[in-house]
Amino acid sequence: MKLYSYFRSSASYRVRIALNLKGVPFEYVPVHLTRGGGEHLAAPFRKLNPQALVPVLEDGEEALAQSLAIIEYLDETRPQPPLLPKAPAARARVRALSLTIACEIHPLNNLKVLNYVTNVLGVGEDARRAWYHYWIAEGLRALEARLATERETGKFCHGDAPTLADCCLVPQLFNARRFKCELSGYPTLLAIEKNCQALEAFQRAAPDRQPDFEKA
Ligand SMILES: N[C@@H](CCC(=O)N[C@@H](CS)C(=O)NCC(=O)O)C(=O)O
Repeated sequence: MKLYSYFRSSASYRVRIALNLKGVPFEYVPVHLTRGGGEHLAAPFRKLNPQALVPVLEDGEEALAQSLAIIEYLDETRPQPPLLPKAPAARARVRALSLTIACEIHPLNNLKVLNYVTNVLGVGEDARRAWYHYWIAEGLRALEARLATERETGKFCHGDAPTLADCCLVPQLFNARRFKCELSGYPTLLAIEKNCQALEAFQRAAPDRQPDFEKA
């Protein structure tokens, strides 16, 4: 298996966690998102993923895009340990928590969106930071409200074992810290993150453990 990844891409980070949780060895193929204008925008990578986004997971003949689709593929092809619960309502809850991050927070703060806001709309540095912080806070507040009150929450987002939702949460919190967002208002998220970070699968997936890691 080959994972096309960038060390601080949170969507790639999600898949790295899932691969580690499943115990699947993989070859790490770095794709630099800024060097030379972005290796992901060049023709060879676009051929692999016309959306020009990491991650891409190659499994034999298959080249899979979209981190959540990749993780569900891994869960279907390598069922242990499961990253989605069996019961339909529980599966829907885990997917909803994951999509709150992957569809409602992350896309608004992705590199191409921030570049558009800056380069095309001419938004200055302060407004760009405000935009980032606003969408992070809006999403994390909703997650905190759910996770702090719902009985299904355990040591992890859903029960006492990591799921797809934890694969999304930890990278999003990493990203928020990188952009200096205030996180003290989310004690439940931070407690779950701590439980995740105690696991080797999460530790090995961290940006600073990747071969293409660069100090900021
Ligand atoms: N929904 C996609 C998002 C993928 C994505 O946005 N990847 C980012 C890095 S986290 C990327 O490649 N950005 C390049 C760009 O914005 O130009 C997924 O979950 O895989």
